[in-house]
Amino acid sequence: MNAPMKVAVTGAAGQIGYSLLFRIANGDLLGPDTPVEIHLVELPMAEEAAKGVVMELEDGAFPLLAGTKVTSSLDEGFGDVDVALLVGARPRGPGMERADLLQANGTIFIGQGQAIDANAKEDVKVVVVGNPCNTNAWIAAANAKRTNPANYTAMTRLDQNRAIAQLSKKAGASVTSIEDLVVWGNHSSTMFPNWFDATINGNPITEVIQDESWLQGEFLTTVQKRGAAIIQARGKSSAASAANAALDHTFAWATGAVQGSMTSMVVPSDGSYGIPEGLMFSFPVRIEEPWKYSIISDLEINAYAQEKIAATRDELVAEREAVKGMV
Ligand code: NAX
Repeated sequence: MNAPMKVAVTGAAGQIGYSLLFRIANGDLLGPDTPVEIHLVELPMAEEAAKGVVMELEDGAFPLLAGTKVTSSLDEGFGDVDVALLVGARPRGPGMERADLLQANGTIFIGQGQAIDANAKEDVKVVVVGNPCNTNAWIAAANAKRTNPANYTAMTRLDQNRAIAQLSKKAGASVTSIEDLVVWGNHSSTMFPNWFDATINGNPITEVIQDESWLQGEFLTTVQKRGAAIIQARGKSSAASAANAALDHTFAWATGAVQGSMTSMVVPSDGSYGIPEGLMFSFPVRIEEPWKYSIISDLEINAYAQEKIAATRDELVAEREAVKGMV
């Protein structure tokens, strides 16, 4: 057994939290050899609900659960943590414009970024799920002085998993036969699930699925608008699949277990593909050793994909402009 690791989860009493915490306790985040101490970080009004979740965690009698803590203090919540999953965020309320949402969450993520930087382990790994997740991660990372800004990431793994599922259904092939499907850009409806580098059973997607109009039409829009379709059907946003993707994102980063040679992670740009340096952008990354990713910067991008990537880049640049004054 490894030494226990401390994991903070914000928004722990929310619906993603409810799907996430039990699987963290089960070893799905850091593997079966690493006990976990979970810090449930919530707003004061939701602390009681979080305590109820802790009772259920205890009742799961998880062998790997080394301890729990419920708190609304960010200093306490992020104290000495190895991993911080930032799930809690302000949802868009009635009449709220996108700019208002960016500002409201900007304030939250400044505070959380500062508290992580002041209290967490120096090599803390951060995964932002709360939306708008790319820009929230950019704000949190902007506060990293002691901790490493490169260790602040956000999640597009749900979008990657959604794309793989659609391709698998279309091709009649298993999800595990699909490799190197990477989502580029913003976790929003401008994201680009780039099928040009992906393969099914080792063959290029475009050879297996020759229906180009499906790829450029129904496939693309289904993936881009899947979140809205789930809200429409379920009356609530995706939760269990989002929690599953947060586990996939972190487990891949921690272990290098990716499907093929690359996976999607929102990380600070190193200037590859003309994406402005520092912008939090979902890139193809390779993970060569535990907790070390590198952006794959030499893929050939055709004109169609370049146009899609430019659109999602421009949206992210505009988001960053909207909150720049705050950091
Ligand atoms: P819920 O509204 O069910 O839960 C959010 C929880 O966060 C609440 O318990 C609330 O009290 C808490 N919270 C709010 N502000 C907080 C703060 N400053 N500190 C600590 N806790 C705080 O939302 P849920 O469905 O769990 O979704 C959480 C976030 O994930 C949302 O921002 C949502 O938009 C985002 N998502 C991101 C996805 C992604 O792929 N990146 C997909 C799923 C999801 O939509």
